[in-house]
Amino acid sequence: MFGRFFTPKNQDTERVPPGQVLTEKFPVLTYGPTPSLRPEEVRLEIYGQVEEPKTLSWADLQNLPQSHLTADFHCVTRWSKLDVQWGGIRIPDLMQQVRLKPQARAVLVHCYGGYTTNLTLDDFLREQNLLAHTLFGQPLPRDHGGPLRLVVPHLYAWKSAKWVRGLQFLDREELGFWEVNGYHRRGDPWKEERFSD
Ligand SMILES: Nc1nc2c(c(=O)[nH]1)N[C@H]1C(S)=C(S)[C@@H](COP(=O)(O)O)O[C@H]1N2
Ligand SMILES: [Mo]
Repeated sequence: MFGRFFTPKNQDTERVPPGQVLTEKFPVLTYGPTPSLRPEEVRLEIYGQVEEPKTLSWADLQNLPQSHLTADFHCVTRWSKLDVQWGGIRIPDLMQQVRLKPQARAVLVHCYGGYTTNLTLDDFLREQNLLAHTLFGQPLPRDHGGPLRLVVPHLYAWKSAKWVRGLQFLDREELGFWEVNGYHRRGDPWKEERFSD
């Protein structure tokens, strides 16, 4: 289903979390239908435990600092892809636009199509996390979450929400779609946090 798998080369072993197998392809993994959105239609709503709710348009997002990220991508279904090249807005740069209330502890990420996933504020505010619109130098393909997706490289890829439309800040963690359905609330691939106990 995912094409040719191969065992890690020696120099890659330390980059491949336990129980994962490398693939050179970039599989698509989506639960449910694939939303179809033109960039101009995209809105990012930021609400909940913030001093002032905001709605960012595509143009607003393009006006923020743009960054590149090369990161490994680990799906809980056991495939990993190394060195995925993303472009977009770093979460710390996005968050320059937002004043969180002191009681904010977590975020529930909402997607076009209804998918959700939860992150603690700590996991969300990482330097490496990206709101991505570009993949390998091209506009992010629709099936990989285009026009806009989250990339959270230090956690399993189900946290990297595709077709993002909202960031809801919360005073305590609320579980997202897969987390309600038995996946781990955090999902650190190095600790094999695949499922909740
Ligand atoms: N909106 C949405 N985001 C999603 C998913 C989804 O079904 N819907 N699947 C997740 C899972 S399980 C994985 S492994 C990655 C896959 O990203 P890809 O399809 O670009 O490889 O997206 C994540 N983000
Ligand atoms: Mo996944």
